[in-house]
Amino acid sequence: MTDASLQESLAEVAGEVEALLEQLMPDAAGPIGRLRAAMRHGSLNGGKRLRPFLVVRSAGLFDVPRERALRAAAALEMVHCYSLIHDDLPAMDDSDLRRGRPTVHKAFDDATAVLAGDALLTEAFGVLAEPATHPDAAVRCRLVAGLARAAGSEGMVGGQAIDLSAERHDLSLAGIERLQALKTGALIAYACEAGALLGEAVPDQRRALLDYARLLGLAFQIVDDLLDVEGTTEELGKPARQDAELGKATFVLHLGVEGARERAAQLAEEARSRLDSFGENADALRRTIDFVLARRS
Ligand code: GRG
Repeated sequence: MTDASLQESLAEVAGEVEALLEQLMPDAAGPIGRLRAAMRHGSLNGGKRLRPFLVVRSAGLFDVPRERALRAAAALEMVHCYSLIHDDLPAMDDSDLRRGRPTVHKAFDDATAVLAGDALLTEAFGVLAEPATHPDAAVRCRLVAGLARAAGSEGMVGGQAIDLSAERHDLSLAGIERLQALKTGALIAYACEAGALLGEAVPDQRRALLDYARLLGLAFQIVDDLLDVEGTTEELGKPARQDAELGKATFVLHLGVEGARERAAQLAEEARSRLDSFGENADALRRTIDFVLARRS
C-alpha cells in the first residue's frame, strides 16, 4: 500500500463513518434539535478519524462485514468526540478552538456542551448494543464491556483525572507513559480490540493486535507532544504550546525533541513487528504507523 492509497482509504472510511454519524444524530424539533446540532458540531467537524480507521482495518483482517465494523467505528468516534467536547470546557482545558472551529461550548454554551458530550457517550453504547452491530449478543456484550473499560476510570477518564491532578506537573517518564496509556492509549487500543472482537479472533491474534495498538498509541502521544512544541495553531486546529503554558510534564520535557523523536520511531518499529503474523493483509495498519509518525495535526 502506498502513502496515497492510505490517504484514500482513510478518507473513504471517514466518509462512511460520517454518513453513519449523520444518520444516528438526525435533526429534531425544539431543545432536542439544539442538542443534536451541538452533538453534530462536536462530531461532524473534520478530524482524522484515526480510531474508526483502526476499527475497520483491524476488522478487515478477519473479513468482518463492513457495516458491522462501521457501527463499532462510529460508536468509538462518538466516545472520542465526547471526550474532546468535555476536555475543551472551561472546567478542563478551556479551549476555544478544536479541529479549526469554535469548540462546542463556544458555538453553543457550557451546559449544552456538557449535554452533547453526555448524549454522545450514552448513545455510543446503544449503537454497540443493537443487533445490527453483530448478530451474536455475546459479541455485542464484549464490545460494550470493552468500550466501558477503555473509556472509564481505569481508561481514558482515569488518564484525564491524572492529567488534571496536582502531581501532573512533576510526573516521571514512567508516570507520563501510564497517564498517556490511559488517556489516549486506551481508546486507540480499543479500536483494534473491537476489530478482533467483531472478527472473533483467536487469543494470539487478539494479543498481537492489542500490542500493536498500545505501541502505536504511545507513539501517537509522543508525536502529539512534539506537535504541541513544533506545530502552529493553524496546522493543529487547536491552540499550540498548551502543555508548556500549563506547566505539564511531557515526553518532550523529559527526552528533548530529538530523544522524543527517537522514542517514537522505536515504538513504531516495535508496533510494526507485532503485525508480522498477519502478512500483507495488515499493510494498511503498517502504513498507519508511518501516518501517525508523520502527522502534522
Ligand atoms: C474529558 C473525559 C474526558 C477525557 C478527555 C482524550 C482526552 C481526554 C482529551 C483530549 C486532549 C488531547 C488533546 C489529548 C491528546 C491526544 C489526543 C486524544 C488528541 C486528539 O485526538 P486526534 O488527534 O483528534 O485523533 P482528531 O481531531 O483527529 O479526532
